[in-house]
Amino acid sequence: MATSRKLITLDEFTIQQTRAFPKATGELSALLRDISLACKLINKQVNKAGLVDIIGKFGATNVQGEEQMKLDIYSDEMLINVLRNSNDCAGIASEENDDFIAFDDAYSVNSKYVVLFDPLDGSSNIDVNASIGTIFSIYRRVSPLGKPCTKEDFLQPGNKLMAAGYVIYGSSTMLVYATRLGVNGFTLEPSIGEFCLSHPDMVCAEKGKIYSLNQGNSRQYDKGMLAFLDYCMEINKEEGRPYAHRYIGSMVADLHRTLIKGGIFIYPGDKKNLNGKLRLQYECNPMSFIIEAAGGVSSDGKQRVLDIQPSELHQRVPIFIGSKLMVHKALEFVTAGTEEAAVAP
Ligand code: P6P
Repeated sequence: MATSRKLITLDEFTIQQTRAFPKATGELSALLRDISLACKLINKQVNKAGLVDIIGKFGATNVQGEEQMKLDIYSDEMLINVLRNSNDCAGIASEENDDFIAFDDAYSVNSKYVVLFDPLDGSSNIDVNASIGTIFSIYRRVSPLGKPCTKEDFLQPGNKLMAAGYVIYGSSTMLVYATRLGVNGFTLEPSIGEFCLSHPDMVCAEKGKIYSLNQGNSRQYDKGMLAFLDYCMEINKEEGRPYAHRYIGSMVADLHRTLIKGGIFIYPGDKKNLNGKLRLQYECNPMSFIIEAAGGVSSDGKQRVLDIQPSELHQRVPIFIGSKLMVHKALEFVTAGTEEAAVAP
């Protein structure tokens, strides 16, 4: 008698999705399997961070000038090692490394894809046990097969993404990834060590009740941002109450909540940092691809984040991302503020 089984693993799901593309070779599915393996290895260390000498500072800083935590380095090395050994990745670029890495073995030079990642986003939250995450992007390379990948492969705009996703190491460990077919979430079942489909066809509601930003920076905000902040804190006519403010300080966690509950996340440019803090290639593009695939919106205040042509690997951009109607409202204020500022004497 056939036993009914509702459990669908990530591998089974990606293979089923591949069937929708008769010409698909299964390499993208294999790449997702490789990334999920690396993240299971990272999860193992994150889950026992308090028990082994792996939290705390590594004593070095990354290209961003940010102090590296030991788990940052471990996560970066895990992803590089797994992808270097896969047959499906020509090279990687990581937020933790100055430059990209081209894998030059006979298999890798013939691989179609390159992967960019932030190996452990929000790592400053490790010591306080708040949710952190891994963010990844998959592009089809533009350089010729048969040779090592080149920098141009890593400087493609987000609208060229083949897939993007994140793993959130929180109360449960979840992998969420998007293709043009949509967004699906998988929860790690520790007893079998598999990510299992738990959130099919995820949708970002077109409006929400939560705004998420680091209010401590508001003294540096321009007039448009300050006007939107006031709008969020006023009694909202439809809700009869102000929006709620939630900010974890870990982009993966703040955007996972935004995807599930609706809302808006903002890291704007300000008087001290014109381009804000978040990195286009490692954080903003992959998260924008996911949120847009779920029906949300993502802008840098002037244009769609996914349409920005990257000029360098570690460039930063402002970001307004989340529920469509909330992002549009924020952009109204920001544009008005800017226009007002533009005509001001
Ligand atoms: P701030 C974490 O360091 C990070 O890159 C994102 O995950 C997060 O959204 C942001 O920076 C938090 O920055 O300036 O509010 O601490």
